Amino acid sequence: MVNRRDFFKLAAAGIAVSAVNKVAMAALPEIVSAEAATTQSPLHPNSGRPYNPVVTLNGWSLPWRMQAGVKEFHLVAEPVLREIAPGMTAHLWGYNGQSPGPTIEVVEGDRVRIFVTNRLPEVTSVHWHGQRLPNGMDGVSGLTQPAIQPGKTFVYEFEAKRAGTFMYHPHADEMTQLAMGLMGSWITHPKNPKFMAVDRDFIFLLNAYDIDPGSYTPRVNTMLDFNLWTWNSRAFPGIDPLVVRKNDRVRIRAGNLTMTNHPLHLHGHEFQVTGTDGGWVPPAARWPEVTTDIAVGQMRAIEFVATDLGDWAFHCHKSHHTMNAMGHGVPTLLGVKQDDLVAKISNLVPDYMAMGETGMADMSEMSRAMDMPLPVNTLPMMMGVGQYGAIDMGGMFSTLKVRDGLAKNDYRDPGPYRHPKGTLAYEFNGEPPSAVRPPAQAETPSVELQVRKPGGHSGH
Ligand SMILES: [Cu+2]
Repeated sequence: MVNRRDFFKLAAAGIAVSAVNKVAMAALPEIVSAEAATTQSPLHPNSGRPYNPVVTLNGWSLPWRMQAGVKEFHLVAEPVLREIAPGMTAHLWGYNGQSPGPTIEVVEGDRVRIFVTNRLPEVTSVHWHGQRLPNGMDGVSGLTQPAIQPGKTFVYEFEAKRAGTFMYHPHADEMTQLAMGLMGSWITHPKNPKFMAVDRDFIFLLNAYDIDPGSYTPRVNTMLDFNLWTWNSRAFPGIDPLVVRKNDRVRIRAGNLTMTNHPLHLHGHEFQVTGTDGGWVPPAARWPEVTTDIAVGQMRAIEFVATDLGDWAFHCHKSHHTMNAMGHGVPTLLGVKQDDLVAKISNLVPDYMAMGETGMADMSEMSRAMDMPLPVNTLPMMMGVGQYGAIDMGGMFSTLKVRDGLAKNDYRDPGPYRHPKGTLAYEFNGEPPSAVRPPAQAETPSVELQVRKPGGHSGH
């Protein structure tokens, strides 16, 4: 599976090929695992049918070995350490060293064999979400197979029948195992690499965690009130930018394994939804959008041509999903004069600080400028600094960076966009003209609607 040259390439990228006991594991493909949350370069196939590989945001694709015409992968479910953003690391469960696990890329018609080794403290299974396969390969523990016991390895084998975007995740104690981050992406590329070809193809999973400030392990019983909204288990500013060349045709694929929907919103460009759970959308059925909602359990592929240079925000449009832990539960103090209160409260709570009087942006300012103490391993509610100051974001937020003259496979962050003269919003320094009110229309009778509402309440 991994030749010598690939080995050094992988090692340089922070991916480790573990030296397992060759005799005991002779029948199993080697275990390849990643140690860091950096976005890896696309994995170009060195065997099998050709395809245009995807880029996994803050992730990587799993190498395979070809065994008598069958693509063999080895997934290992295990406890992992995942850096959610600089300053915070979570104790999660994942596959092959990271959460989410590596992306699996195959080609329509491929015969695929996946070895799944369970190094978790409890049973698991893997469900290949969205695939057409024999029922006994569907991975629902109890229903279609016995659960995989800790320490055991199961084998799944099927033909990747349909091209499209898929996910994989456990179907055993899902509440716990999804809350802990066990999940990954799966791409089945079309047999014809020219079919719907794009220049840059990105994929990530929408996921969420509830990790108390100052702690490391997610609460696994949380139903809706998560406090960390992530893409591939990363929160802004930990999410890498999506770097593209001007006029590239771009595809972004996302799957939702959280407990709520996420309206993904792209600035500066219109896109079309070209792929859904069931496959590709016929061109005549697509319509232009700037936001598309992704429901729980759904996968979507959007496409556009990156015509406009710049650093374009790309984010979930639920404003609480572009914030990190802390702050969701504090009372609204907009317009509340706190000056005299502070003195009184300070007698009782020495470290009391007034905040929220003019809005919550001062939280972001304070945590940076005053070095406001936060519990260990905790991200401020809003963070990130751009070339013009605080970005005041967290969670599900990143940028689409459109640049001229990038090399074909260059995904490195090009730094902030330099706005050409005359194209940047600016402060007005003159005297604002006095507003002129149009003369009131005399004798316009005001009309009041006399409406009687139907209803059962007497006295209205
Ligand atoms: Cu959201």
